[in-house]
Amino acid sequence: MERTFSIIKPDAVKRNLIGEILQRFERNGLRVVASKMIRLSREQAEGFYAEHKGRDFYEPLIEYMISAPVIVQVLEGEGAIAKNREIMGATDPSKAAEGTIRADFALSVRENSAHGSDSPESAAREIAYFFSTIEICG
Ligand code: RTP
Ligand code: MG
Repeated sequence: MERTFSIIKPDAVKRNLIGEILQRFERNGLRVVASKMIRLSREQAEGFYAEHKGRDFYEPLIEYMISAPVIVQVLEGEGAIAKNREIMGATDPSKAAEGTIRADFALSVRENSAHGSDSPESAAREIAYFFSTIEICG
C-alpha cells in the first residue's frame, strides 16, 4: 500500500467543498489514514513550497495558502500517488480532464482546490512535514 500527502486548499474549504472532495478520494479507493484542519503560518507555507521559491507565482501562492484554513491529510491505497493526481486533474483547471476535482471545482491555476504529492520522495517529505508517525492510523 502506498501513501500520499493531500491538501484540500483554502478556496475549497471556504466554499464548503471538503465533503465533495473527500468523497472522490474514497470512491476511488483511497483511504484517509490521517487528517487535520490547520491554518498554515507563512513560515509553514514557505517551507512546504520551498521548491517554487523565486518563481513568479510563489508569493501569490503563499498568500493564497495562508488566506484560510486547509485540510492536510494522508491518503493510502494502491498506487496512491498517481491515483490522487489523476483524481485531482491537471494543475490548470482549463486543461484538467472532465470529472476531476480541478475541472469541477478549481477557480484558477492558483486556486485549484487540492494538492497531491508528485513522487514517493515528495510524499515522504510532505507527510513528515505535517504529521508525526503516531498521528497516522494505518
Ligand atoms: P500541487 O503541488 O499543489 O499539487 O500542484 P501541482 O503539482 O499540480 O503544481 P505545481 O507546479 O507544483 O505548483 C504548485 C501550486 O502553485 C500554484 N501555481 N500557480 N502560474 C501560476 O499562477 C501557478 N502555477 C502554479 C498552484 O496552486 C499549484 O497547485
Ligand atoms: Mg506540485
